[in-house]
Amino acid sequence: MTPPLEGMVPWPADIAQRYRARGYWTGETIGSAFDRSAAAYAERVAVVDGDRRLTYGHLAGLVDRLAHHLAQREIVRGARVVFQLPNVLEFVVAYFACLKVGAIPLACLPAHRHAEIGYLAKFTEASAWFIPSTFRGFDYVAMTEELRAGLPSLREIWVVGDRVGPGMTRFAELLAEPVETGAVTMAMAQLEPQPSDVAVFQLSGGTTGLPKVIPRTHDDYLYNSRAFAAITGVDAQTVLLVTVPISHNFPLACPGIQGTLLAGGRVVLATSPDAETVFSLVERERVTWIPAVPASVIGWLNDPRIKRADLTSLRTLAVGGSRLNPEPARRVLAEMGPMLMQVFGMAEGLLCSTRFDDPVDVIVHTQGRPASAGDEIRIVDDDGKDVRPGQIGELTCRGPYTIRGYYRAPEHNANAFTDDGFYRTGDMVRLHPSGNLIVEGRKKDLINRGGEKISAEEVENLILSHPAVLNVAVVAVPDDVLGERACACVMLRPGATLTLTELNDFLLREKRIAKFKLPERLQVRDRFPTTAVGKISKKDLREEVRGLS
Ligand code: OOB
Repeated sequence: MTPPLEGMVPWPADIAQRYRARGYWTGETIGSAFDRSAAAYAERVAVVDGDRRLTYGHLAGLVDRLAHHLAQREIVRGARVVFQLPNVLEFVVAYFACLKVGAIPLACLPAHRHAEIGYLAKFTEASAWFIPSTFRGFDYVAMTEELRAGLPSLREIWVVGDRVGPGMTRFAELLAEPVETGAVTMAMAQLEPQPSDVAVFQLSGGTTGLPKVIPRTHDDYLYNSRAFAAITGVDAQTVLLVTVPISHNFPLACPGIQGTLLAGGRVVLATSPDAETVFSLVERERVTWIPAVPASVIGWLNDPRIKRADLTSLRTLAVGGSRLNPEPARRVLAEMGPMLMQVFGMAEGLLCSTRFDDPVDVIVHTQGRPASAGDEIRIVDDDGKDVRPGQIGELTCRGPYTIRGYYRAPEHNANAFTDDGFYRTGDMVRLHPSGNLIVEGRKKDLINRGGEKISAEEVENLILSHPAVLNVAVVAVPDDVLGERACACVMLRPGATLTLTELNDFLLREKRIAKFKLPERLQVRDRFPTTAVGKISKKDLREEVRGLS
């Protein structure tokens, strides 16, 4: 046995043994599972991206070629690689190539900017970074050039697109270059990744000032996608449409791209969830399975083209990431067909979903039940005691695909996990008589903007550094489509003024954070409601802000 990556919290040995004995963990790496699937389905189409269609055989060839290049450049077992690609097939090639050599993709978003990447690349000591040249008008080459001086571990920057900066490599050129297989194959064999190794670093929605890194192992992440594929009907006939950012856990592995490609199905990629793109791809590719956030689904339901679109191929519309209200849930069933599945999941692990044979009311009103018989959940009160069935409490969970700790975060882990290894989700839930869960709210201090999570504390810390600001609290305000948007409540220094535009200019230009984190409302106040101990009472503040809206 090789030691785990420093900073990673492994499962206790007896529990790991139990997960193996029960067959949850198969002792295989994701790379070798991918190879088996690629060999079995070599002639079938694996990935579609616009006009580009790759068979499994072709995809596996590109993955191998890139894997060799990675190994040649010593991006090998345990190396960390920042992934910032949009939904393009190069992502899929790069993802499986990294997993094959044991390099760990860090699942960043194209929306991340200097603040997020600068911190995460440094924190994980990333040695490589995949970027597009430009995407949605943003110049990633320029950002990389600026940040690299502060990232001593960073050795390689690979660019999808034509324009590169000094010392960067075009992805297309890399794939065109021949590889010296002999020596590299030997080196790769010696550093072969192990099933208990970290496969992927996901990112936590985060409730703290800085994002947390979630280590998912080959054993657990493979089980994650297989277990979820089994209950959500993903198989060789599946045509999965990905319109949400590809590196999110949901489209990547729940069962997502990973689950679909391991089952012999086909993955169709699109960079936008707008109705026109989605409807035309569903028709053209006869899409059967779509992971989506409620905000996208509401957009599709409200688009007049839905009446003309041929959606008869669709079997599963899996909706999760934020709360889907009963009204749009019923509309999906009435206007799109009996394909709705609610998914309540988290990058830390636990996946819940409604099942195909749940009664309609249960599909409309609940967020499902755990995917695996190995999942253990407890709904607890503030003292950690189980609430009575049907009462609201905090969901805590552990199991064969739920992490035991964030990466390099011992202090945070002491609070985020119980002594017996249950993850405190921060979600307030209630058990429905059907055995499914209903997500009633949450305890954690974040804003869920259409599935994108914004840590209130992270944004508050940045706003506090604005010269006009004396104190700040960021709270969620309800929104019909996105579910929630962020409102910054500020107290200003005497004589100072501040508008939302000025504040957001400051956050974008000086703090350089991802745009989706910008507050969409600003409220200037002269006092905050406080708790008995004198802290800002977010609960009361939220109610006051809602009352005014
Ligand atoms: C998914 O993962 P994350 O890590 O971006 O966010 C997890 C959090 C949950 O703890 C919960 O607060 C919220 O997102 N959430 C939901 C929900 N699904 C997620 N809240 C209410 N209703 C739902 N259906 O969001 C994620 C990961 C895998 C699959 C699906 C979603």
